[in-house]
Amino acid sequence: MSTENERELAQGEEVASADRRGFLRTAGVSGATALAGAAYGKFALAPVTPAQAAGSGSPPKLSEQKWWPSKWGADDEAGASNHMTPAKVLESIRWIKEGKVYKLGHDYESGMPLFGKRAFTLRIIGGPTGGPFGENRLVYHDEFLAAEIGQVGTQLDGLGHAGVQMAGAGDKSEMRFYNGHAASEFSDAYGLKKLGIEKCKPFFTRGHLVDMVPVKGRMMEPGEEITVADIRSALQKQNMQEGDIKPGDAIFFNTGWGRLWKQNNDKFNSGEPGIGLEVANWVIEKDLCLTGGDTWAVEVVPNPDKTLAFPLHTALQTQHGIYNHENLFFDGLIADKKYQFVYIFTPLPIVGATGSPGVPIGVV
Ligand code: UVW
Repeated sequence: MSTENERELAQGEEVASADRRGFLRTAGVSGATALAGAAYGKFALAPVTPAQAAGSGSPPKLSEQKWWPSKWGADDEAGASNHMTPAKVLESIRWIKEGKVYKLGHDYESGMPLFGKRAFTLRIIGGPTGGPFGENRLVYHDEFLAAEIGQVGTQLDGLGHAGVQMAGAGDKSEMRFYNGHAASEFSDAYGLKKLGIEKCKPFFTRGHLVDMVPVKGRMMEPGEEITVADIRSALQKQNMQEGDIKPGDAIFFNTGWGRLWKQNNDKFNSGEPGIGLEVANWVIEKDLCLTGGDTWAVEVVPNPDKTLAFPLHTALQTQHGIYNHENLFFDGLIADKKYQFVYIFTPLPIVGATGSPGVPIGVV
């Protein structure tokens, strides 16, 4: 095998191991060449040229590819959560008419599906942990939790989670995240020095739910993409107007895939239906703050373009600072036909964390 072939294969392997899933071994199937130059509508997906992948040749043309500075400012670390203003809150609360609260997140437990080799381990060693104390004989329990806490179960991806290796494999100064922040500046074993989830502002905004199950008449399948036409069909069925989706709002997708949660974790993890790059462009044009869904990535996996791995994480989070809320459920809202609600979520401000657990609520 030629050195060049070996390098191409190594690059393909890197893509495959980055996703830690066999089904994505096809992404980058023809190595770096297949990843080069993918462009979608208004944004380019930080192409990796064969020369870059091989770590040699002419320097990358970053000026043509960069997505920064952010419209929120060159130093911004909060991204689309900057939409959360007093005006947005006052606009949103007009949607609260009944005072009914819906939990949109799952319980955290060891039996939940986990991506790749992520862990969730809770222990209460030799309980009770303390006591008895005082004449009242108080005893208490404390738990110890070991988990990729920002990336398991119902979780919000922070803007330090997904980035792009723009040139020279492993060169952290070319590993760029939201607003161009480079891993060399902020990646740290003891917590991110920039873009930690504590920088994300609490969400209090209007949420729109797109239920794809009635549109398809069934649960959607892995690799099946939700299109803008699908969104319009769902909105029509739900008596909603597309024009009612305003800048700073959040949009959620129910694919039916979430029914597999704890019922068939292997199948749940094997891929998923979701939004693709066409809808990503629609979300960007509408200037929304967040996407969410009943799946572990919200985007279609595998992507119909087999050369791409999680391209919506790139297009929405990395390039536009638009957040993604994963592993939600909408059963209560759907049962009551409540497709528009106030979405409220305060990320757990763990300094330097890549994301946040916690249960968002929908209020009507
Ligand atoms: C990855 O980390 C690749 O995906 P997610 O954000 O869906 O957990």
